[in-house]
Amino acid sequence: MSQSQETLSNLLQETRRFPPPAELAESANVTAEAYDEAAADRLGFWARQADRLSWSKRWDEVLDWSNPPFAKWFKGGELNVAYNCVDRHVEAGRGAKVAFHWEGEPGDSRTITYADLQREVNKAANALLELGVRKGDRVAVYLPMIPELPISMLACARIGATHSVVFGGFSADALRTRIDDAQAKVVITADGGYRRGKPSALKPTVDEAVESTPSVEHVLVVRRTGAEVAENDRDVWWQDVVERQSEEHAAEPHDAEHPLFILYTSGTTGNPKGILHTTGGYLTQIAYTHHAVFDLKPETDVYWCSADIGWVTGHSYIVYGPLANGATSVLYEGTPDTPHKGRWWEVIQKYKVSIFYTAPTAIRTCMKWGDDIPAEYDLSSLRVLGSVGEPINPEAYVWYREHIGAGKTPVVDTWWQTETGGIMISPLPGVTAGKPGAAMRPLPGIVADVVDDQGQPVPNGGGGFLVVKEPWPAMLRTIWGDDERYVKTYWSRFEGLYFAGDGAKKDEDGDLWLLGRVDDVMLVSGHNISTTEVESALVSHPKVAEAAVVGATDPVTGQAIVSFVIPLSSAGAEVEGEDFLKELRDHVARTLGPIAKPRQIMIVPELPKTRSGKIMRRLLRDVAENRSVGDVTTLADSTVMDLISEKQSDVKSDD
Ligand code: 6R9
Repeated sequence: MSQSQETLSNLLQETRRFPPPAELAESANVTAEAYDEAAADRLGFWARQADRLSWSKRWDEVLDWSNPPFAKWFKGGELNVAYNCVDRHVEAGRGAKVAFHWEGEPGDSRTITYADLQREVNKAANALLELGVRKGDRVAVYLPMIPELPISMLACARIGATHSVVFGGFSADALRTRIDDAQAKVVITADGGYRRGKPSALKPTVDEAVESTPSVEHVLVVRRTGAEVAENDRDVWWQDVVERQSEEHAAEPHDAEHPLFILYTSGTTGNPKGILHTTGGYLTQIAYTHHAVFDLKPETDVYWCSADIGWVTGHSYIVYGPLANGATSVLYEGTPDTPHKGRWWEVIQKYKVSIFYTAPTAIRTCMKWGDDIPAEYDLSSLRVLGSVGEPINPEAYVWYREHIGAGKTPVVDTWWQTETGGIMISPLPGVTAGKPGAAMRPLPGIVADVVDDQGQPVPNGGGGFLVVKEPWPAMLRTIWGDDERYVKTYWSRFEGLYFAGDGAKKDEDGDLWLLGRVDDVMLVSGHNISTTEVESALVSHPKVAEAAVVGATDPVTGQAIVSFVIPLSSAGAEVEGEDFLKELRDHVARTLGPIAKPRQIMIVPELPKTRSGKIMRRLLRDVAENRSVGDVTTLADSTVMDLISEKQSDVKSDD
């Protein structure tokens, strides 16, 4: 990596602070002592968190790190994840408690109690056994957000099969690569799901994918939309095979290091990587972080994470964390604007959701639609709000707190990755005085820091690379089938440290601010400038809803800042003029300094995003450099780039 990425400039100054509400602080699940407790004895701390779970056999050793970077957590211990997420709550007399309030997009709904879930998971486990699935086999799951998705995952976990959930928006090709890489024996899918008010087919994609996947013996199909599907020899209907199974299944314990799931992450280049997570350490960290970061009170809270289960956020904070903790959750099938732009707020009002967890991209979209939409709903049940997936701009954070959280709820900005398995850096809602835009501190038991090019910690006020310094329980164990790539990708940049590609800064108090992927950092006249800070400055302008910035080659400054801006719907016609562009450039110069002033600003109707909502800056760089636009297959909406390229000719670059 070039010397130029030694440090990141620290441009953005933010002085707003939001201390925890007194009532929340008084009864918080976790207090400030947890930091000291974990610092004094990190492994002892994690062993105490492992006691949140029910183990069939206690571990011999908390962590075996004798062969780094290959960790074994809770070595020798045995447990069953499905038992921990379902049965033990029923045995404790909480069978009638709601596990999921499921809300379909067309407005149908289902209430699933822990006792219901136990019966459904047992039947699905028995069905998988009948289909020949055994402990250690892989099962690919390609389903919409319907109850059969968590049921399938838990059924796999119960019998010790390793699930590989593939997001329902992926193409046949992407599905085939993932099935092949994992050598999945069974694929679980549905005829389709509902999206934007229409049934959207899934089965034809599976049919196409499994044409050339010899490992697949059966395709298990859930009927959701009733659409007609082609029936092949390998196909079996869920309604036929699962429904007739016994509701009893004795869960066997599995080793703490038994593979629980593979989840593919594509990163920016190369083949997707099959991130492998295992059993005991994963469930320990997910249960603890869900309890600590959201202050979950299982008796009274109603929790909702709006992610898709096809991403890691859904695995950890829709399925495993909430269920391990015995929570009542909302599970929603559809999109936020179907049938109207108030749908999410309507769901929160209907189920009296008290904890809501979503992504900055969704928050900025809601900002764009206007404050009056959430204002129509009763959101007074909310007490904690969470954010994940990208850096949250201070303006989006404040809007979320004000317009969704009535100006009183803490916002927890949670930094983590598919690879980390669970939340790593986040405020604690009853402890931390939040700063808008900061993920603040590593959680108790997590040791992370910001280092320079040589792997040395940067002082407060400095920027550099975010690293994790000690193994953590939910860490990835390897890349499926490729130990070498695991070592090379994550553990070779800095000796003995985990590095997965994010830049960050430490402010004067030592609190952490995420600055985006280091590949996106711009080098302008010798200064490393983060895309995040310039985007945040643009979003802080009262007429801007969303912004993305990239660096483009510039003969004078090396790279120059090019930005793409979506105005607020309420901003009106004035945003089309040259005056507005000048106003924006001046606004950035005032907020961050003249060095960060964009050379060009394009007003666009949309931004290119991945299917998990992250901005694809690579494609915007193509536009900024006047190249033809690269591979758009991973875009959520591939027509977006046409809309943006149309604007290319309008590029304004005075001064
Ligand atoms: C959970 C998830 C991981 C990447 C990560 C970082 C970005 C996630 C963030 C954040 C700033 C946050 N990211 N949360 N950046 N602040 N709170 O998103 O996993 O899909 O693997 O993405 O997302 O760049 O490296 P994944």
